[in-house]
Amino acid sequence: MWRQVWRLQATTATTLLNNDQRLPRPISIRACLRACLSLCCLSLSATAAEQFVSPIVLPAAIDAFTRSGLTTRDVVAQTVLHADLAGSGQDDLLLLQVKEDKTRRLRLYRATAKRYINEPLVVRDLPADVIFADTGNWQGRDVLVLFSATQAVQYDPVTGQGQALVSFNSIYNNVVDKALPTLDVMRDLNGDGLDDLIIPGFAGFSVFIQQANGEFRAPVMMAAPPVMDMSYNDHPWYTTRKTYHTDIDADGREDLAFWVDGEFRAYMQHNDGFSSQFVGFTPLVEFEAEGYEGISMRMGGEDQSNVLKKALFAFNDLDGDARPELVTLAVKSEGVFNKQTTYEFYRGQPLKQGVPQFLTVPESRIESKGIQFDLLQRDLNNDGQLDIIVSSVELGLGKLVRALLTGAIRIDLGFYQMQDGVYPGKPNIVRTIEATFSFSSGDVFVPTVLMVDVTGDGLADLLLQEGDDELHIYPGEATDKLFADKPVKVIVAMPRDPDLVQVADLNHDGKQDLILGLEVKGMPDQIMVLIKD
Ligand SMILES: [Ca+2]
Ligand SMILES: [Ca+2]
Ligand SMILES: [Ca+2]
Ligand SMILES: [Ca+2]
Repeated sequence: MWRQVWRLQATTATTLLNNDQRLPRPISIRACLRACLSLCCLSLSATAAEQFVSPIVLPAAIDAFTRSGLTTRDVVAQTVLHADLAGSGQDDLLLLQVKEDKTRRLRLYRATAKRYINEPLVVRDLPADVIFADTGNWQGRDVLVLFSATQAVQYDPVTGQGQALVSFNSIYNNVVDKALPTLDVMRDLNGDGLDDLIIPGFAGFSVFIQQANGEFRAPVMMAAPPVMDMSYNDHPWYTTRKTYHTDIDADGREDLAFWVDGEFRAYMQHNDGFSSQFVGFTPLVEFEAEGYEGISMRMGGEDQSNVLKKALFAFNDLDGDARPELVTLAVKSEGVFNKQTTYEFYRGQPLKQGVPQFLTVPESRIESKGIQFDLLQRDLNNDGQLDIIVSSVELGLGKLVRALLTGAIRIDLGFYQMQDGVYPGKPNIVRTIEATFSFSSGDVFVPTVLMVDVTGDGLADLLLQEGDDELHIYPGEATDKLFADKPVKVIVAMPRDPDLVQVADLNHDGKQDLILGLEVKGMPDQIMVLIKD
């Protein structure tokens, strides 16, 4: 009897942990215990349901996901999009593929009961002039939109029919042989729940506002041309200007702003869309570049023995008082291996003559050893104030030599929780991850780090990849520590590149799900979908 029960538990544990059924894995005693507990819960709930009629819904285990594997072959580039094209409450997966023979194909996978079968509902050849794609809400439903150099076309993969939405001139003016990317150009810009279009052109952005009947209004032109630079051999390259989307004039409507030629150009939102004239202003806080790219452009080729450069990093409301803050990034260099980075936060003040003001002394500063190379804003504990997550690596000759010898670099993730509008001088918690690289094989491995709500309780959970086949979930907590100390482990093959991981609530239940792109040498590529139970 005991043996029978044990076997039952072990089978359940295998199913719980390894729904893809590709690789049998050892079963931990903890997993068996958990399976045993969930079995007990199941039988309890059945009894309760019989007795009291109304069923008791028990929360799913943190590591419980419904898994689907989709195999893809002979693909040189692939973009995975998702949209609820059928209006069923669960997103379809749309694989836009560039094949080795340069053909471009779309595969649509539709789910039943949280599971996608490894057989597309439709496969279509894509028009030859498609440069990139996006999804959005149009006429009250999810749609796929394909972009050529001059047109946005709503495309229905099931019928194969297209309908032109708008015409424009874009800096994306040619098909790239080995890429068919997605760009987030279709989104709600004026806060009315209808997705609009913002297309970067050589003169600036064209903004098309969607109306209730699905038609787009004539575009407003925003004078923010792309940044151009000359690279090696005088090749020009262009990069679009960063868009700041925040309420600038304190009327409760979000405006659009760009940093151009040493000033902000703000296009305010009115009753019927955006103004075609910008309001220009220059804050008293000084900086000389924009973003990481701006700083590296300024620093490139310069003597780095004693340099201090400051760049605009962000312009949005962090503390939830409806006034945007300014965030700057300063890089101080005293030699190649001696660099210090500092983020400074200047709090937004009441408007003067319709123009935002800022304290000239930063309210908070985030400074850590070495180079801080990434800053994320996320409201981790759902209190209306944006918390900050900073990635940093320590530099220095010794550290670098050790990294070269061991093939590993330690990356510190510092979590700074905003309290009463201020970030602490020291991070609330620090977690360390390790990126590895091999000179002989050229193999680089960067673990995935995500801060997303997979449990659906409104608190962000921390997801850290461990090696090639484990994902550790630290559930979010409404405390100073932000996350539980101990992780819940999920056994799943993980990509070696964080860019191959996407987060989306595919079945619209408030719990974030995962889409993983798996590339294993000698095996066909796979898209692994994990829908949180
Ligand atoms: Ca809109
Ligand atoms: Ca406004
Ligand atoms: Ca603010
Ligand atoms: Ca979900």
